Amino acid sequence: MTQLEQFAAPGSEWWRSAVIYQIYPRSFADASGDGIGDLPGITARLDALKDLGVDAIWLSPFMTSPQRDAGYDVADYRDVDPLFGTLADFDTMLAEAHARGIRVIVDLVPNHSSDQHEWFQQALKAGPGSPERARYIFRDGRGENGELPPNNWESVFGGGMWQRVTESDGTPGQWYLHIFDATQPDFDWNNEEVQEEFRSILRFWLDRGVDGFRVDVAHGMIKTEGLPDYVPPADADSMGGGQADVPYWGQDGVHEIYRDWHKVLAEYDGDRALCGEAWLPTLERTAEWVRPDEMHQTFNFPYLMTPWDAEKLRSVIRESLDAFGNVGAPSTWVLSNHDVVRHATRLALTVDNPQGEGIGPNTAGKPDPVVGLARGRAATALMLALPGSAYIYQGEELGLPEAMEIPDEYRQDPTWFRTNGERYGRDGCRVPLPWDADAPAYGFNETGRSWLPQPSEWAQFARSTEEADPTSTLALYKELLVKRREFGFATGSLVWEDAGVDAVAFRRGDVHVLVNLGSAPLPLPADATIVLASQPVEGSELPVDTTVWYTRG
Ligand code: TEU
Repeated sequence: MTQLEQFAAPGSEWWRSAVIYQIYPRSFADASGDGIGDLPGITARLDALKDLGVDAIWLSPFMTSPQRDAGYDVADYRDVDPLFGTLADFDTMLAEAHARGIRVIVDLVPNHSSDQHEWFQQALKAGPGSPERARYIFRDGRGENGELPPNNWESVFGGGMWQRVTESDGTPGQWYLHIFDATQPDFDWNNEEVQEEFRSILRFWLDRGVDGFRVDVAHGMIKTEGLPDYVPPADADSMGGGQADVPYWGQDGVHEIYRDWHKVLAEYDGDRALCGEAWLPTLERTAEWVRPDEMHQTFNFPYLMTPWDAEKLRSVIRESLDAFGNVGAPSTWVLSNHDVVRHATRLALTVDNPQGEGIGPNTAGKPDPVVGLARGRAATALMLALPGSAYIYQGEELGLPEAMEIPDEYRQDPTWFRTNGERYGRDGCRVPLPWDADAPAYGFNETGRSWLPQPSEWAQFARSTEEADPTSTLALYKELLVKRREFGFATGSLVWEDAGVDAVAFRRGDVHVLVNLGSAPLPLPADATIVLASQPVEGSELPVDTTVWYTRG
């Protein structure tokens, strides 16, 4: 029996209960010393993840890419970018992870490729009406000479969603659609050739032994027939998540693709899983992604987007359990990833900060870091008490805040460039990790180089500092993961309890979970025995912004 088999009870599917750790390879660990993290860096640090106690890792893209959107612009889906290493480095990393009982999920980016992908280069050369152009979404422009874009859609990263090309005879030509950056042309998923190519890409990675895929922009691959004009409401956020009927998000046709992929994964042993990145307006819609013959998991973004508010948290948890339960899927839970302001900062925001906007030197009303960290720790202690699978993002186990003071000249997110600096974008959650308080680049590598500057106050968050401190956020995460497993929290039911309007309170078997989101301490029952707490609890009151797990009697 391999270690992986020992991990999952017979007949159970590992992804239903797994805690999955997101690695952002650029910023995790850098073995080569060039300032950008890599696959050998990950391999060298796997013991730290084993020690943390996660079940699986998900790697953001490391495939060949010109890195115009940090690897979410793939030029070759079957190779590793030299920045990150080689396919052999990948195989070693995978084998070493599996040897430690850690499963590996890779990121698949099927909505669009890089403009440097061979197919797109062929499409540019081949000209209008060719089968090469039919793999992407090329259209003639509007206006007398085709000088206006085919419709009025706006890119998620700012500016228009269409880019005009110059034809091979030097004349201004057709336009192609790009939901994101102009270097990320969208595929036409109605094209059978595109569909077949991705079945083959799935098999390429499944054959190498990956345990599943996180599917990028899983809600964007099919667009409404005829590409009708659409103007988002003024209060819409950059991902269109709050809107019901957007012609490029959540179209029914995407489900056919996932039914097809479900069958491809089912050809393989070992419960391979698909996890969809789908930003959708409601939990009911989100749950459609995980009907029994589609994906296995989808990110619970409504949960991630919920502010630090007891009533809103109670209802999103209730609705999540209902909506996912109705389709026989576990809920997932997530608080941070590489696209959002880190939750140890976000939960203390006092002003509106739509997703993708980011926080930078000139942002007004920056959150209080002490309040943020307390809420961040309490939020995680709540999340890891909930039934289902959970995602954690590298660095949150150290309590890392958003890096809010990155100087303009270091910024890399296309959002920053496409909005002319109006939106900072997502660099603040992507800063390389601090491993060692006293080493160059805090131990991210040996040379001290770092593709984004690390804040000077990060020595306090370095793993070496936190490993020596039993009250650290790292110690809390380890304890949470051990106890979550011990109490079997990933499965089973949740019984709500009433602890007042400012509390989230429920029972999981004999263990009570209580979160104080109010502005005054909350009384604990006289017979409470504390199992763990997100902050020190003295006496019989639960401080504000604190979560406690306790038993009675
Ligand atoms: O994100 C898709 C998405 O809809 C958003 O999270 C988006 O990145 C955000 O609104 C921008 O502010 C995925 C990836 O997670 C993201 O990193 C990529 O940039 C994007 O796809 C394009 O591939």
